[in-house]
Amino acid sequence: MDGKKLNSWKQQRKERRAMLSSNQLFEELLSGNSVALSSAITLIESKKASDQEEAQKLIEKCLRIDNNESIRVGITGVPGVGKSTFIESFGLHLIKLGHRVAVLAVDPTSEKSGGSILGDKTRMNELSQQPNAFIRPSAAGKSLGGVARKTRETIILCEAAGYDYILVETVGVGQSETMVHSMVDFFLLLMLSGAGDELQGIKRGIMEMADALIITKADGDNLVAAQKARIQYKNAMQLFPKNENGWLPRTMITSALENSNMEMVYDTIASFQNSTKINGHFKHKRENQDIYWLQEAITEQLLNDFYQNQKVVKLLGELKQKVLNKTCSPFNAADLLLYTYKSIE
Ligand SMILES: Nc1nc2c(ncn2[C@@H]2O[C@H](COP(=O)(O)OP(=O)(O)OP(=O)(O)O)[C@@H](O)[C@H]2O)c(=O)[nH]1
Ligand SMILES: [Mg+2]
Repeated sequence: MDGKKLNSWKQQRKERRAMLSSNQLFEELLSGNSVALSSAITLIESKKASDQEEAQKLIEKCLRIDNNESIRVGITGVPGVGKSTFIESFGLHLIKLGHRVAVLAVDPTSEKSGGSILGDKTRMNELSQQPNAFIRPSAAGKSLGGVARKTRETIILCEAAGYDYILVETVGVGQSETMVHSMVDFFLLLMLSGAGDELQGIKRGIMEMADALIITKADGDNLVAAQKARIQYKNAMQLFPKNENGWLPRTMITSALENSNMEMVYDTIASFQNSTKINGHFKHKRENQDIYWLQEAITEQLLNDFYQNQKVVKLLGELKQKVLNKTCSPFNAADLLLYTYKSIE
């Protein structure tokens, strides 16, 4: 066999092996194997081109699986509000009801994978030991777009592996809430009693996104304050514009320490699922989210392509100076840059 033939044979063998492993991984995923799920997530997080190719094959297979029965719940709130402890308590409740629970964490502020889950391992101690629970740390990524993509793909993989209740924890800072809100069916905002909204750094916009607001740590000396805070938030939320899906956001109090009101949270989410499935908004929202992420991906890729182009970089440097010297308007400069970019072959 000459060199060329040998290379082509090697290439074919490599492709066959890749195909086999992506197929094998898919089969194992379908059987609910959590080790296969971990490998699949590692594959989509890999930067290697061959891994990425294989990961896309896998994702496309998983996308064809019916996931209408799954529910994706986003959980946000300021650091220390009790998200992880709530997930431990609520997650165990879900397991008791027979659900298979996947917990994902999104923390775009940490570039290193696994940052925030270190503390969570202790906070989700019991849940992490359940055979029907799967806990995965935040995907690492430089850009919010990168983290978003990995998280969305991870959700798809978890659903293919039979996890029907997906909980996505995100820190209540920066743009991470908006990002998670755009990939879940139900958005849960956790709040502390006794601290003003400004103190908690929760913007009105985030409250408007919430399908339910929970006052956490409603136990001991804090119980009465929590009940009072609930009434205040309930009144405040009534003034918000109505949701087009017909859902009226609920306010509740919980204690993860005492495992109180987990049933109520569960029933609330189930009732949301029911009503939005009947009026068609459940499906409509997921479809809108798919289109939103398609557009986001295009925008991100176009921007990267534009700013990485050498001709654009050079011209942009020159034009910035001209704009500062007032010899060119910012709009003309932008026109010129786009014209140059479009004429690049
Ligand atoms: N009394 C009481 N304390 C709680 C409750 N839930 C959480 N805590 C405490 O609040 C602290 C923060 O809880 P976490 O669950 O780590 O909060 P978090 O929102 O996940 O925090 P980050 O991941 O850092 O954003 C811990 O010391 C918990 O023990 C509760 O229901 N009652
Ligand atoms: Mg946490």
